[in-house]
Amino acid sequence: MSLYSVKMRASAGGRHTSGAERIVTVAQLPATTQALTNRALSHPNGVPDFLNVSVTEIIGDIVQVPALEVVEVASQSVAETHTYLQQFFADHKLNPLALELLFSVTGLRGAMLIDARTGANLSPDPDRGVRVSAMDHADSAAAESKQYFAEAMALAAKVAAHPNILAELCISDDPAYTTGYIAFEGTYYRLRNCKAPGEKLGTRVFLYDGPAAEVAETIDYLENTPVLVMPR
Ligand code: PML
Ligand code: MG
Repeated sequence: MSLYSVKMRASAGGRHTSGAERIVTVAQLPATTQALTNRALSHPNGVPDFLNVSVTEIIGDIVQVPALEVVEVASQSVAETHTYLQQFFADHKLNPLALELLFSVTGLRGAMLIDARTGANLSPDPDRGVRVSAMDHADSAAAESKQYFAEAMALAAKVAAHPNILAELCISDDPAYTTGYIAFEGTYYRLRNCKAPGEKLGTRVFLYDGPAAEVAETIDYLENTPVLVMPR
C-alpha cells in the first residue's frame, strides 16, 4: 500500500506561523490536506500570507522507531519548571547553554542543533534551523488525538532514535500552549508551565553528541528520512 508524506508550512511576513507533518494512505489524503489547511488558517500565531501543503509519495523503505516513554512532571509554576530543568541538567551533566537558548529564542521555522559540549550552533542556516520532517505515528488514531502532544511525541521519537542526538528540549511556539518537554534516554519528560500564557516564546533545541563528520548525515535523517513511530 502506498503511503504519502504530507507537509504543511505557513508563514506571515516571512515569519513561520505553523507547520505539520503526516504520513497517510491515499484514502486519507483529502481529509488530511483539508485539516492541515484549516489549521494553518486559524493558527494563533497569525493568518498566513504563504501556505504550502505538499503531498509526496514515499518510495522505498520507511524506518520504524519506538515511541518514547512519557513521564508527566508535576510542576505548578514557571519557576518550578525552571528549577526542575536546572536540576535535570546538573544531574545528567548537560550543557546549560541549551537551557539559555530554550528560554530566549523564538520564531525559527526549524530547531536549533547545537554541539552538546561546546554549545556551537551546527545548523547550516541558523535563522531557519533544522526542520524535522516526514514522520507520523503508525497508528493514525494516535496521530489524530490531542494534536500538539501527539505530533510532538512523533517528532521527539524520530529525533531521539538517531544515535548522535543526546537530548531534545521544546517549548511550543503557540503563545497559548505552555506545555513543553525534554526528551532524554528514551523518555519524554512532559513539562507544564514552561512559560506564562500569552508569552511569545517557543523553540526546539537538539543537543548533538556525535562525530563532526556526521552532522550533515544526521540533519539529512531529521529532515528527509520517512519515519513511522510504533506504539509502545
Ligand atoms: C508545538 O507543536 O508547538 C510543540 C508542542 C509541544 C507539545 C508538548 C506536549 O503537550 O507534550
Ligand atoms: Mg508549533
